Amino acid sequence: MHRVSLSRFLIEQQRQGTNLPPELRLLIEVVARACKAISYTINKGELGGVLGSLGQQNVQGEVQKKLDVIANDILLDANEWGGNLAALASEEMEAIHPIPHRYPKGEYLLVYDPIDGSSNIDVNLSVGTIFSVLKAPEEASGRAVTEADFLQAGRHQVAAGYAIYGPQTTLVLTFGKGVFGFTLDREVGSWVLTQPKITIPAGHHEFAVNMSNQRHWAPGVQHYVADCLAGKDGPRRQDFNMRWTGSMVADVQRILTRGGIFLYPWDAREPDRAGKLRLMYEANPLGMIIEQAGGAAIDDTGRILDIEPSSLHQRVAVILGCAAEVAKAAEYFTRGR
Ligand code: AHM
Ligand code: MG
Repeated sequence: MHRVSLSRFLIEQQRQGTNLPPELRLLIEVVARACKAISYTINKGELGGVLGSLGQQNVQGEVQKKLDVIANDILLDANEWGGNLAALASEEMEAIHPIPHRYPKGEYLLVYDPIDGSSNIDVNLSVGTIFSVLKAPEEASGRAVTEADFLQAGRHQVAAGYAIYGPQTTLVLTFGKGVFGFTLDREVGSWVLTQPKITIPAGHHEFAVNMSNQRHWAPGVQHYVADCLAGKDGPRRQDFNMRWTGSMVADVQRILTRGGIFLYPWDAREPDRAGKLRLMYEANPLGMIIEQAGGAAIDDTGRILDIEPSSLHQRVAVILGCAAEVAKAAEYFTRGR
């Protein structure tokens, strides 16, 4: 089999004149290398003493798992010295992390969720790392980077990706010219291109939603899901299957592989119409990947990538997947409001 490594793939993309400057290419390689280290760490499980909680909370008020902190540090250590970044931000850090003065400062901003689906770590189910790359505003080059520099709508992302640590470890990447999938060859320690062009298959009737929140949803979401559950006897005239992994990366990976829709809607316990998921390091990067694969990503009113962020850890409702099914769900939301 002709094998193309991540490094070779990125260099060839650059030669073909794709929108991939050398600094961005190097940055993606560094993030991918860090994901490899996270994968090996997760794999050790109990033997590496990495399971369980730390007995402290992060900025979101969520209990931090040991691996949340370990993965956060792996990404920080890997990225801060390379010279391609102006600053980093993460789900696990309240404030942004400007590049220390001892290292050269680059032009990019990296935002990440080190371990998405943390509640799955200890039960040996898939978790992932999600990342988003933005350009620092030009006028920030002569001064310290601020949180406001990060607050750019998702359509300005120059790259996004995720690694999923499941039965296989895979890396899914976009820099705005399609979506590419790589599989980690553990014996060689190399990411190998295994999916050169990922597009969401149409026509698969499968939805992902946490049904235990049903009573808190807005009427439009209630109606949409009720009609999916009604199956062939309902107005949709077809049966739907349901899956919920508890790891958004795993649900997105399934949608990229066999289609369907994912919903984490706003619910009545959130007064400001926010959902659970975070805009900057969950909804935006996964939204960009889904759109690049031919799908759609909305909150309950419009395109996620057009939301102007108001804070680093902002939460949003997320509905994404096959474009036709997302459009169908949006009709229910408009009617039900
Ligand atoms: P996390 O980044 O703290 O793990 O939270 C995000 C995760 C998503 O991966 C997943 O879709 C959702 O939270 C699961 O939520 P729930 O606990 O409602 O099943
Ligand atoms: Mg997390």
